[in-house]
Amino acid sequence: MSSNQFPENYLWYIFSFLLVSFGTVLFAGCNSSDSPTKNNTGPSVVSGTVFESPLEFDAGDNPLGITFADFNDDNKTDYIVASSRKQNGISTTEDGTLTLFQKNSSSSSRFPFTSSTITPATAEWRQDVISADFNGDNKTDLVVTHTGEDKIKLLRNDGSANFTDNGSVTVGDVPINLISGDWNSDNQTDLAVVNRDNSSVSILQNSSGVFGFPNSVCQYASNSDCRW
Ligand SMILES: [Ca+2]
Ligand SMILES: [Ca+2]
Ligand SMILES: [Ca+2]
Repeated sequence: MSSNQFPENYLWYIFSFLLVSFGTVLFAGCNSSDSPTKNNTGPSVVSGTVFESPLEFDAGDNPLGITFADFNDDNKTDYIVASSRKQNGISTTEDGTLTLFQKNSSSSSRFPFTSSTITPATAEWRQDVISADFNGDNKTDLVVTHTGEDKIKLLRNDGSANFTDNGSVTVGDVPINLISGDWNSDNQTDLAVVNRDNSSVSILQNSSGVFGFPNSVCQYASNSDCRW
């Protein structure tokens, strides 16, 4: 071997160094901090959004509907959960329980809510619940589906989270979901109801808490149904 010839073992050292360095970079790139872990009690990262670990509250049997608003006018946002059915083994009966989770800032909890069952707690199949001031008195009311009777019902709020039954309107077959919005631009919140078993949606026009179908005369009293 001449003196100016590069030693073969030097080439092998350089090749080994490059191989180890590349492997280190590759491993570091795969060792991402957003890998899911089981039994994670701290914040978790999902697609760039951080969620703290949840707190769970008892919300009755088969809770399905949820809505939020300041129901008792204390400038703190509460929420209400509707339970649809009571479970008894494999059979169920209509429930209708509404559970109020009232914001209680005196608690040191991350989510300081105290829960209570609110009236009217009539046994009826309440699949969904939605909140808005439907009668224009600046107090947030509720509308629930009375699914087993093919109706929706307005529960009027007195401003202290006390609700009274303000009558029903018949809609389609098995109403299961509600949304609200002012679709005719008269500054009164209207309703749309999805009716599962006749594959339809009912649009109800609001007139100061009286719901009717457009171009028909309707009363909100419980013994007066409105139809197309
Ligand atoms: Ca409140
Ligand atoms: Ca109201
Ligand atoms: Ca409207």
